[in-house]
This record gives sequence, structure tokens and C-alpha cells, in this order.
Amino acid sequence: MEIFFLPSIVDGWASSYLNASEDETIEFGTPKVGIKNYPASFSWQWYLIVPEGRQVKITFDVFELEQSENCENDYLEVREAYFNDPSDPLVIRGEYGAILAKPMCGSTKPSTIQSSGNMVWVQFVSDSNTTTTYKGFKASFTAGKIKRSVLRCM
Ligand SMILES: [Ca+2]
Repeated sequence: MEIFFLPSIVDGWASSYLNASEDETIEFGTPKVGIKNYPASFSWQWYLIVPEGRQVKITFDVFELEQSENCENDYLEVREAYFNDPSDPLVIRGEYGAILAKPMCGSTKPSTIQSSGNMVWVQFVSDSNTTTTYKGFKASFTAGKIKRSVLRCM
């Protein structure tokens, strides 16, 4: 079992790097879901990584964010992550990756999300309004497998 949890601040963005091995399930989400609501002016990004050749499968357990038009106040978005420079596999980025889920908000629990690559970027952002508070979200991910349909030559 190999778990990396390296909180780091890069360009003002707090990030967590989570590595799941073959049969591992790793939880992530806003701080202390179920005990505390998420703070205002809070942002965090998670990099979800599974072994090469596998896909990241995300399942939501709790989801309650402030509802706003176009989810512009508080939101969660999910994209494929990528190496910023292919020759430097230490720097992973996500902000311009292919969209897996556009900014989501409100209290409708998102359905399962599966990537095509083995790295995913998840970003949570809350605005500065402190008068309304919500639970936040809790999710988990595993190394999924793309289901290949079997083609037979007739
Ligand atoms: Ca808010």
C-alpha cells in the first residue's frame, strides 16, 4: 500500500497528491465533512493518481455546496490531469485538462465519474460569503478499468 499525501502550496493553490494502488480506495473532500461546514474563501486541488493503464473512478458520498447561477460562487470541477512538461514527470497540472465535470454546485450528488487517463485533477472553490454555510463534499476514488467490448471476427 502506497499513499502519498503531500500538501503543498504552489502559486497560492493548496494541493494534495493522492496515489491509489490497484485495489485501494482513497477518500478525499472538504475538511471534516459531517462535522464542520466548509470555510469561505477556501480552495483546494487534489491530484488523483492510479497505476498507468488504469482509470480514475470517482464516487460521491456527500455533496452539498452553495447553489448559484452557473455555480460561480462555490463549485467543484473535475478534469483530466497531465504532465506540464512531458520530460519532467514531477509537475502535474490540471487547470487546462479535458473536462470530466464542469463546475458543479447545489445538493444533487454527482454520478460516478471515470477518466480516460490515469491522473485526474479536482478543484474545490468557495467564495468569500460567510453568511451561508454548507456541508461540502466527500468522495472516494479507485483504479477503474475501461470496459472493452469484445469484438469477434466472423
Ligand atoms: Ca459560498
